[in-house]
Amino acid sequence: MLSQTSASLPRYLQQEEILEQECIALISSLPKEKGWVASHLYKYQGFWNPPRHIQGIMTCQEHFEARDSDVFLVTTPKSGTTWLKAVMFTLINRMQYPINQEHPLLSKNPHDLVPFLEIKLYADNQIPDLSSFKSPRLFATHIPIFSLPKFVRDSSCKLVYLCRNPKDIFVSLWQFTNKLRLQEMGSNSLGETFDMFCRGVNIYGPFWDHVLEYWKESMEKPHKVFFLKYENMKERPADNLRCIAEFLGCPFSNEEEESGIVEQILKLCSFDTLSNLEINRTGRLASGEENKAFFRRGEVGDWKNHLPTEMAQKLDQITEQKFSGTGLKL
Ligand code: PAP
Repeated sequence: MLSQTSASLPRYLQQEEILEQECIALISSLPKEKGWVASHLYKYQGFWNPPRHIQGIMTCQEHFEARDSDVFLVTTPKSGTTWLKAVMFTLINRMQYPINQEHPLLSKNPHDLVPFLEIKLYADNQIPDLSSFKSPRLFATHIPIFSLPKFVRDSSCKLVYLCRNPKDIFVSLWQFTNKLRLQEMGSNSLGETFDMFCRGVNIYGPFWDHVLEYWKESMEKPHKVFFLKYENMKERPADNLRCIAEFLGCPFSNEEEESGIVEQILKLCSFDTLSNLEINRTGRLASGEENKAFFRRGEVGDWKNHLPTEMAQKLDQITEQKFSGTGLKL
């Protein structure tokens, strides 16, 4: 049991007591499991989430209106959202914010510059006024494709989808969620959380369903969904950045190429630069998470340092089985 009252808890730990009546009624009818951080996860529209996220998803489903020029970074949690937020913000706003000592990334965490729809803008039953946001507006979300607000799918807005191999995702998520737990809650064991992840019971899980739905959409509508893997971005960052710029209709000019802007963006957004900034070493998000929790190793294959062989093999088997015949490999 927690020793604090709900009101004194960070937002990300608040549960059913902060919900609106309509959401309470819905949540009480949903399948329920033990949570990794907040006490429970519920299965809403095929995916597991704590009540605060579900309320945020419902509110933005009802109220968000997309513009054709909107850009969304969609990710499965722990796939490199923080990194791609920084990259896409810098790319899209490069005229307004040239890379110099005044750049917003030097004083703000990427999550404060590119807000999540359901976890920030529409969280806690807020309905934000987004009319003053200049186009192209850049938003982020973890919402599964069939739960996106209808306008997002119906309009001409563009989605960049980022995913990552499930072994690194699982290790990253397990470590991250243990950092978010209050001291008196203790840590979640590797074994218990692994079983839950394999059953799909984690925030925005099942992981494989989330990825597959966006993969299929990117195959059917390549002009709408750009599908990117963390590993590929690590291996060929400059090529991928140029492809994202093309996809979003803001390619680099010859002059920009000659000035070295591609390399400058990547350096500014690198793990080393971002993780060493004062704001990311000491700051917190409004929802309570420490900024430094979003920067751990930032490498491909760190799972080898944490997962016993049989767990790695089990994740590989599930991935092979779930993606069989789809052409997708992670
Ligand atoms: P979120 O879904 O909670 O927003 P997200 O940013 O997607 O988290 O994932 C965090 C992971 O991205 C961490 O991976 P790790 O646990 O394996 O280390 C984090 O270290 C990594 N990461 C953060 N910033 C960068 C970056 N600039 N370059 C590469 N990886 C990064």
